[in-house]
Amino acid sequence: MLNYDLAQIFYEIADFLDIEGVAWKPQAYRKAARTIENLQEDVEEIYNEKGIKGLLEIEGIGQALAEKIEEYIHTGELKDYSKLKKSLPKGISELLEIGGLGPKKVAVLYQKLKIKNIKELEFAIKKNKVAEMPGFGQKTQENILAGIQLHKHGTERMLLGEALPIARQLVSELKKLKEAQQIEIAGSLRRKKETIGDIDILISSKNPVKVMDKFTSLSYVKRILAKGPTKSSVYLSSDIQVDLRVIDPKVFGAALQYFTGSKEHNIKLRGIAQNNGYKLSEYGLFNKKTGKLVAGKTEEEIYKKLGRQYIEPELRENYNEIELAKDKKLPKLVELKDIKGDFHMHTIASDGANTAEEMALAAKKFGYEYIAITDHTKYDRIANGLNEKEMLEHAKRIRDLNKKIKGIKIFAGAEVAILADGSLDFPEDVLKKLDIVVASLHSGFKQDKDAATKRVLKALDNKYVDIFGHPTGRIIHQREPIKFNMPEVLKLCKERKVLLEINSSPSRLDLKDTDIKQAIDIGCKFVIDTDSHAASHFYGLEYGVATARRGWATPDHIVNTKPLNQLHRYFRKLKL
Ligand code: DGT
Ligand code: CA
Ligand code: CA
Ligand code: ZN
Repeated sequence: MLNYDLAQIFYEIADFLDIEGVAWKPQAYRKAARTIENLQEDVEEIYNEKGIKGLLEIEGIGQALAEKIEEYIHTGELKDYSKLKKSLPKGISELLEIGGLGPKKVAVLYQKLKIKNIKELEFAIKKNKVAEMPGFGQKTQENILAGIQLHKHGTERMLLGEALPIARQLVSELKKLKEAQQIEIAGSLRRKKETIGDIDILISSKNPVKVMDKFTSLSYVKRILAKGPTKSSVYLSSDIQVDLRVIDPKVFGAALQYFTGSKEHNIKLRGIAQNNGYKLSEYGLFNKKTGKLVAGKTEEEIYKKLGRQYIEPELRENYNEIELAKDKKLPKLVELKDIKGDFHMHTIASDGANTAEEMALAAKKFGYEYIAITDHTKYDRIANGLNEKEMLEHAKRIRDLNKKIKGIKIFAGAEVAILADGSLDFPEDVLKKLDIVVASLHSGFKQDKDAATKRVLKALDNKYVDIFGHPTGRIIHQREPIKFNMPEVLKLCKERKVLLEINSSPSRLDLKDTDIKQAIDIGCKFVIDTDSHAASHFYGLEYGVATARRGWATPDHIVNTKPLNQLHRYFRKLKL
């Protein structure tokens, strides 16, 4: 590990010196970085055994560099490095991360055009200044611009709902290979985190070369970052990184366990293995004394050998799942197939793309037993919200659909806007004529915490509210959650039996996993809704279910796992 960190620092020093226009020294640093990176032994161990003398024996390390390594081993930092870093503008490191921009080019941009960050670089490109620099030209300028675009994408994590379909497509392509035995998605995507850094895929095979050739030649692959017999990394056409690892079938379970993470879960589990006389790694679970492999083919046998019940990937975040697994006390998580209906969707009456009838038919085909149609109310003008009269007429038409469409129950509801002061967009005598009322925040997201808390408490205290829709209003990468006092609001929901929505829309996932867990501890109940604005949106349900699972929810916590004939227990006005 120290080798890796040191090499990175030396590379960076070399880049910085280049940018400052220093001669010769950068090459020395780069050479040393490369040597250290490829070193078989740990520099720290070499130093501990033989001191500075040992370091001097490494090729390319002279007295000055050896002393730097010594300083780093002793203090964990390098004074010269920090000084150098401080002497250059912060944005310079960012410039170095852009594909097509090495230190020599950054040096020119910085010294001649005074460009200190990506923003200034974009501006200079717009004015065609970069192309005019010696050694640059039009083509280079275009490449740099493409590199900036890629860098921007790369720094933003993908949504679960974007990454999962892509990963599944890759898996189905790779499944066609007869050399591939088992294929699994690993990493944060297998744990179903709301956002994904990169996609990790594992394949067990006895012919890794064949598998890697196929993988790197898939039509989606835009750029190969690294290709080796056990690990390859590529960028897909949409600037998404995928890591593929090929594993010996005998220890596929151990690799899957390791590369699923989370890192924190793994560290804890490895410690437990240690304390029980084992050694756990991506290569298997070994007896520490004899070195013999004792488990590795499946994840199940590894957890079992460590005295644990199997732990679902969504729970592997080092909360206290490893402790609970010892006493077989992990919850039995809700599954997609448990969900029987959906209480939040829109039609062309407000901002949806399909009619109520089309939504109902699609819902039936999707496998739902019941749905509620919940169009927007008049305050939400951009969403074409309905006024009281229009809503009641709409409700009647929706109820009439039940005569026409059999095999699914269709309820008439509304998604009623919560106004800034906590009052609702419709008066009580209208609300009570609807089967289901979802109350949602669609405005005033910048309110301070006190005002927001008061507003939400007032709205949910209304006896006609059944469901608190997408409670925090957050949009991932776009809008922060509204800041109300979460525990206080959750307590009120429990008392007044207001159901909390787990909104499945990939950019919402609201409530989020950790809030769900907190709400469960308080004693709340939930519904998992799709908030579909088109008949094709029901498929998103699985993202809501995944989020519920990450929040430790069981079927019993989720009201739409209940059959139609039990719903009246959870809703005040529901007529079956
Ligand atoms: P991401 O890609 O940022 O959304 O998150 P992950 O969890 O997919 O992380 P990634 O892709 O860097 O690595 C995949 C898994 O490999 C990770 O969940 C756990 C394992 N892993 C990676 N680095 C380490 C490490 O240094 N120690 C341990 N114990 N596990 C690691
Ligand atoms: Ca990953
Ligand atoms: Ca990865
Ligand atoms: Zn809404």
